[in-house]
Amino acid sequence: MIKAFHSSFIENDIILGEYLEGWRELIKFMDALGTVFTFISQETMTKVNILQGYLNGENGKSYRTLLTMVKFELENEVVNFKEFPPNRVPSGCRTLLRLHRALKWLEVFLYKLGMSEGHGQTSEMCADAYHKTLAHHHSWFIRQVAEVAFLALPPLKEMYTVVCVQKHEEAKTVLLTTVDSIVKVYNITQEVYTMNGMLDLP
Ligand code: 1PW
Repeated sequence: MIKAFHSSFIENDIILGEYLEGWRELIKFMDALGTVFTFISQETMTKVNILQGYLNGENGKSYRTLLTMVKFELENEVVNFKEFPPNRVPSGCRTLLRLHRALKWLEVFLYKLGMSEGHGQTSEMCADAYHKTLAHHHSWFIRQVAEVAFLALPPLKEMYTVVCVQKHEEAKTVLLTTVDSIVKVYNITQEVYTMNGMLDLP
């Protein structure tokens, strides 16, 4: 995941293939956290698959990077600024916006894990990160589902095993390096979406 997110940015652009690879790795991590995360991981996978479908499709070349995707979808008027299109695959811009918002949650959560000095409750850190970020974009129902999943998060030590480290110092380095890459990816995307008035796509 670190490698993929780290290789996904070039100057002011994002390479979509690498970005999606980063998400797929994160989904593997979520799957390792148990069945309560299934709903969250499946929903995330649906978004990744929509974008991968565009990337593998007939206009795949236009979906190579964030900037080419935005340009292509604007020129072809398929972004859908006003309504969520029924009976059609949602646009790449709309789909990536959902992942982009979720990335902020991940960034804040991993930062908290990294700075925890080996103490504290993972479920609290995760819920706190969620309330500060993604929860603002979710319905009441989704928020309840998410809250239940957080309660099932394993304790810190077990989580370290999932990310293949043993000591807190090691975990801190791995986590904060990841946060660093995620911040870069997030900021580039945020800038592109802000410039194009796309932060509220339905
Ligand atoms: C261990 C921590 C991992 C953090 C990973 C972040 C993944 C975030 C996925 C949250 C999914 C919650 C359930 C789904 C909600 C959808 O309604 C929502 N999708 C997302 C990705 O936020 C909005 O998509 P929609 O309904 O507008 O198509």
